[in-house]
Amino acid sequence: MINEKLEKAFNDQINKELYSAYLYLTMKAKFAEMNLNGFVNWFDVQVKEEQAHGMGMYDYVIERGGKIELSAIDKPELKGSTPLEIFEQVLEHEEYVTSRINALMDVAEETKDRAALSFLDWYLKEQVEEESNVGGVLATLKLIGDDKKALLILDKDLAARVFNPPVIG
Ligand code: OFO
Repeated sequence: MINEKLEKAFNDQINKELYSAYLYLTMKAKFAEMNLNGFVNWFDVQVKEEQAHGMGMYDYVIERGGKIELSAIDKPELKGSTPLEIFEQVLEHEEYVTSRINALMDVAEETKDRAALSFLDWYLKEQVEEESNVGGVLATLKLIGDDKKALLILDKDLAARVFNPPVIG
């Protein structure tokens, strides 16, 4: 059985993961407006990953005999409109999510829930991967600057990303 404090922390994180999907859906639409379909694909995969992250925790809380308490998802706000500005926001957001996963692990540690800690290890590794992927795209966008041809090459690269349903835990 999961401790109440940890159950609440998991429910909060489920909200954050689903908010991430919402944020990336907003960004996907922004790239569709720009006709950058490779970026659209990249965000499409990102949305599915976030939904899988949220559902992984959702299933875990139930598996541990906990209660799911869903709360309202905030309206996402874009801080910029260019590909570079959008990716700066993605990186900032992923760094925030990493800090929330760390905080969730702190609660698991505090409540001496080793099973939850071991489950959350997957999320920690996933955050390292996410920050690195996003950081890579951001670095390329910085190099590209105003070069439209180079932007189209990156767009083509991002069209190759595929969604592989993650095996969580
Ligand atoms: Fe769920 O990893 Fe991004 O937010």
